[in-house]
Amino acid sequence: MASTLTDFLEEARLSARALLDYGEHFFNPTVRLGVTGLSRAGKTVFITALVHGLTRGGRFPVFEPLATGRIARAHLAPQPDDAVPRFDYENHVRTLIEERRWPNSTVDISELRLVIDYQRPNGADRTLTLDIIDYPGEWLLDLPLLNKSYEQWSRESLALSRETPRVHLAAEWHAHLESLNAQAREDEQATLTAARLFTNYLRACRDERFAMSLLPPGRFLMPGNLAGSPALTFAPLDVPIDGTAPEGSLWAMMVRRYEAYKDVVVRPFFRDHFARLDRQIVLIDALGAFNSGPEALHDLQAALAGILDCFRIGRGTILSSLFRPRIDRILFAATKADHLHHVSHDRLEAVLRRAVSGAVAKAEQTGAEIDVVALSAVRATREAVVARGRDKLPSILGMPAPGETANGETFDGNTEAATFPGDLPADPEELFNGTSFRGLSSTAAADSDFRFLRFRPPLLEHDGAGEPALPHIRLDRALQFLIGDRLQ
Ligand SMILES: Nc1nc2c(ncn2[C@@H]2O[C@H](COP(=O)(O)OP(=O)(O)OP(=O)(O)O)[C@@H](O)[C@H]2O)c(=O)[nH]1
Ligand SMILES: [Mg+2]
Repeated sequence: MASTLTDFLEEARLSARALLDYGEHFFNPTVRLGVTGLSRAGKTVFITALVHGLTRGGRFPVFEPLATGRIARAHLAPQPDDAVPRFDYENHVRTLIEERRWPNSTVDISELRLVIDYQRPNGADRTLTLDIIDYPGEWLLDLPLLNKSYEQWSRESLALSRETPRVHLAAEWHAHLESLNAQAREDEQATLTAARLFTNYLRACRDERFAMSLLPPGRFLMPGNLAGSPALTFAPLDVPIDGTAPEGSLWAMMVRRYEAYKDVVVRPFFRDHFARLDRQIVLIDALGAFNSGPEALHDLQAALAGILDCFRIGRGTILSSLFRPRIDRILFAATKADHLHHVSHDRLEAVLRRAVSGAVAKAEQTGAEIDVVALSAVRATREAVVARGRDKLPSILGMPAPGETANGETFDGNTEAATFPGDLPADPEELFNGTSFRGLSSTAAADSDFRFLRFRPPLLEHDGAGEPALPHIRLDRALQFLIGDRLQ
């Protein structure tokens, strides 16, 4: 019963919020664009490049309203949500362009408002407000918890942790789990240890070598100001999926805290942020998964399916049926395509299309239009052909970041180097069937099939006419899909 009341209150809050937004958007057309992706996927760089391109008139031939000169001006304006940190655009631009460093990692949600003055094709002047919301993909992957009991979540988490390569990383936590009796009296110390070992296991899975994607609950790895709170101090137990926890037991304590996590973390995120989005781009570091190996690619696929499920949850609320369809376009974007030669860009898109295909087949239920693109928000490389013996290898030329190593050489950050990152297969199936390629999870860097160096952001040549545009790959195509129709 309690959960029904909670659900009812939640719906009421959602409806009130939606009414407020509706009234505002009626007088002032607004698109709320969610930008998400797992940690290090490229969110901050994407938003910075997008805003830079729109406000400074970037080279966006495929973004029709800009290419045809219908956008008169785009400028930043104060954001509407007082409790959300502002996206630190100016600082990120400075870091990228002047220092030629990538911006620092960001762990919280942030927001930026862009106002676009444009002319409709019939000549009328209009304004579109674009609110860009940057939030961690880990938070998104928490949404399915809303529909899961503690026992269900425990069962799924345990099953996943028994697959390779996770099972090796979970050894210490599994050993501790064996020593626990779920029916015994609640025990704070045992719970603390379980939560710590479970978190260590999640952290090990996320490591570059394994690059696993599916790691809920998201806040365990990015606790912020909730670090150490009971809502973040629980772990799965080996309990029957339809069982009931005895009062005062360890199990009951875990259930209480799991529910607290949903109340304190997941529901507010859903209500205040997710349910209010109109459009969504999901950034994916597919190259990171290639680097790691086939297991990481499968894990990524599962995470993408989970993400699409979230959009279905989003549609099922009273909000979507009463007011207006919310998220009606979703773009999955493989980032950092500049690490590959252009012949592989279409192949990268094909891999991504294959990875989301199962989920997209069910997409009718989301009611949203879905597309995929391989892009690079900031292009850090050029292409070159390097002769090796009689072979001519299509290579990538860039300035590796200080400390990167290849073939025994460590780069100082001031030297250009040509690398051959590896070719993606013409048929994406080859990457998905089992163990067809080797990555860092099973072999040393020198023997893996794909190896991507981190390059420094590009050097921009000033021609005296203001700040030069940042080079990119297909960023304009992403923009056309995400907001092109709203500028008609
Ligand atoms: N070459 C290249 N590297 C990129 C590009 N976008 C992102 N990167 C790399 O990916 C890293 C992560 O990018 P961010 O934009 O900070 O990713 P994020 O998703 O905001 O990461 P968190 O804030 O840690 O969640 C950067 O430090 C760069 O090394 C790109 O377009 N090209
Ligand atoms: Mg970031």
